[in-house]
Amino acid sequence: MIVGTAGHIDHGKTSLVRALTGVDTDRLKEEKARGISIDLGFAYLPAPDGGILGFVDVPGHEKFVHNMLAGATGIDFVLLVIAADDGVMPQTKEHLAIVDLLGITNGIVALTKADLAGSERRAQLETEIANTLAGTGLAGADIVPVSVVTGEGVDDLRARLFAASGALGARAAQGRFRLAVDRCFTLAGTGTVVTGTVLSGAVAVGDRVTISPSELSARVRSIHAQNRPTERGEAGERCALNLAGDGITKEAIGRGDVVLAPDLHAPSERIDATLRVLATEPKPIAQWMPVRLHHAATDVAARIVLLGDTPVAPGTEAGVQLVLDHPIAAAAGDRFVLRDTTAQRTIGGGRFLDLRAPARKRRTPERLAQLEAHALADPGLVLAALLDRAPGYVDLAAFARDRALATEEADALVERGAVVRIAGTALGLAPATWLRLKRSLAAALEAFHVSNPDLPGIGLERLRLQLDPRLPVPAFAAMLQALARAGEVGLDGAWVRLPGHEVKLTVPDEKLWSRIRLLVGGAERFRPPRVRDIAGVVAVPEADVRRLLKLLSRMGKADEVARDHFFLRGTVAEMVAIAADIAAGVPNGEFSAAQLRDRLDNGRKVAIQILEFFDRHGVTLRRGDLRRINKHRLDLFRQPAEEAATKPMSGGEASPVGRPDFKSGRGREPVLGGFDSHSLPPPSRSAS
Ligand SMILES: Nc1nc2c(ncn2[C@@H]2O[C@H](COP(=O)(O)OP(=O)(O)OP(=O)(O)O)[C@@H](O)[C@H]2O)c(=O)[nH]1
Ligand SMILES: [Mg+2]
Repeated sequence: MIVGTAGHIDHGKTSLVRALTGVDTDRLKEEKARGISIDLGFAYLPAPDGGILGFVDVPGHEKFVHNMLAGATGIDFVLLVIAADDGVMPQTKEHLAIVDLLGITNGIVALTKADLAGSERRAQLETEIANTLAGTGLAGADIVPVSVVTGEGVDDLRARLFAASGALGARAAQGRFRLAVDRCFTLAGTGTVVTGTVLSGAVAVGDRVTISPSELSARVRSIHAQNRPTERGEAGERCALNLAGDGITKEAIGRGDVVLAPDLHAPSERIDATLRVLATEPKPIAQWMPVRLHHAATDVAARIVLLGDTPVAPGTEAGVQLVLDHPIAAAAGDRFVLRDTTAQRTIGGGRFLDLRAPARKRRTPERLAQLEAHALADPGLVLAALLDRAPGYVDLAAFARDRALATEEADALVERGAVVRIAGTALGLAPATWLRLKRSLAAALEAFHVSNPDLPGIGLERLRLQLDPRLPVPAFAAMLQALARAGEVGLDGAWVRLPGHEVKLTVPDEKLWSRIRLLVGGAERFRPPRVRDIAGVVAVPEADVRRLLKLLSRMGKADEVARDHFFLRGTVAEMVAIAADIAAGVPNGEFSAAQLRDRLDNGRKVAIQILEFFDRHGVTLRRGDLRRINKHRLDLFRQPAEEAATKPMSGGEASPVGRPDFKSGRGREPVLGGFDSHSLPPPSRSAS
């Protein structure tokens, strides 16, 4: 357990810590000279149960509230010190307000200098203190009179702290490792050491860590936890880490930095939050008000953007966006405190909701609904609520990172919500959303095929824009790749289709094709007429012939070997075989255009165009005027046309309407396979 002091200047905080622990935490020369605390002091006290209590002693001076704030981060228990001769004073109230804003609800009031107050005065003070605590997280806390002069109450107080520590138990070392640095120094013979409170997770000797926001990388060489050497430090302990690495010096790291697990490093400078404004604030919080933001052991200049319609009145709470001057290493759910820019008063504080707040559209109903979800208490509830709202998906990696969730914790949330993860991406969808997406995908493809039977499929982007939810481009592409691998959609380059979809010719096109086929096939098939000549023979506009032949090329029934010069797919396959045959009969397998021309009897110009077409498709490999066959491409033009004739109209077990039989999204196992570049469809076979 970590105990933090709080209270007005000179009320006896440091004296009390010394009486409890035997340690004088005022280390600085200036502190000794002035008789006040300036910076944080640290002390440790072994407990009878074998544990160790850590003490963070804070200064009470109004000028050093920022130091008090840095120390109050991560404490479990507050020792609110009020001197019996003085009673409740300004920093008593301010420190109490800060402790309350930080969400600390465990604590005791030490009524110090009890030797200076009789029973009547003590009774009067108890009432005053109870009234002061009312309405805060410390309401009803015990009040223990103590005196370091007479020794009254000190043993009692120590025993109460031990009892509280036992009752509180060890804070679960949940989440990923984060330590808020309050000191960094060099130790002779050891090197660079940082100290601070572990906010979440655990760290072990040998771990790699990142200093955020500076992004320095380091290795943990040794650890002291609660002042004892150890192999491991965890949440709720004060730790000293000996760090080694490039650029790891006492100048490079300082109070306010956060040492964290490397993949948590993602500093934020625009954060949506809930803000509670203290009732003591003189005026409502107005748009773009400048403030000092205190978080963990750091503080930074910031501005407030209102997310509601009206200024936030004193004593009320509202959603705001905090726009920071510099990025900080925070986690969603972390507490913060705002003070005024002249560092004279505490304004309020609250909880970070979303570290990736948008700069635009920050007040739309959709956005406010998301924030409502972020404000829920438990990460599982937040995730479920986010999945349930627009845009309908959550970046699971960012979600876990921004909440410093351990991998197992994040996985458990995903499992509990039966979240469907899109393979190859970090995006997760609720099962119902996934079903909706698949249905809308199938419906969009079906509708497209019905109105465009002559097109091979719908363009990827056009399809994406039609679907609900509308996934980001990379995730959408990854999803289609995975569905294509599972045979649930067809993917030809940028065209998406139902697996069973085949381009069908209209009746007039079919008629025209049967006439053209006679012209381009048959005896003249190795030098078929060009588009213009065909148009003349069949007496149809040239453009119509060209359109139909291009369409047939996409269907794999023809190939545009040269501009406006189409060959039947079967003829192309035949010519590939002939070229291979020629190659088989010549030295080195190298043959010339003339040799092909002689076999095809189609003239030098056409023979060269055919070979150039082969070159483009990698069927032949050219060297000078000679070519070799690339045996890996021999089948390139063979299969599809023949296969197309026998292929069923709809894929496998698909329903009669041709809807793909998407796998159910209800299972816990990932529904889609991983993205695999080898599953990309072969390059389009059409020429040019
Ligand atoms: N009579 C009496 N004096 C005390 C007692 N405790 C502390 N003092 C005196 O009060 C003065 C301030 O004590 P500190 O412990 O330095 O007070 P503090 O709260 O740490 O002060 P800051 O850290 O500067 O806010 C010192 O002169 C102490 O000797 C007590 O129990 N009885
Ligand atoms: Mg002090």
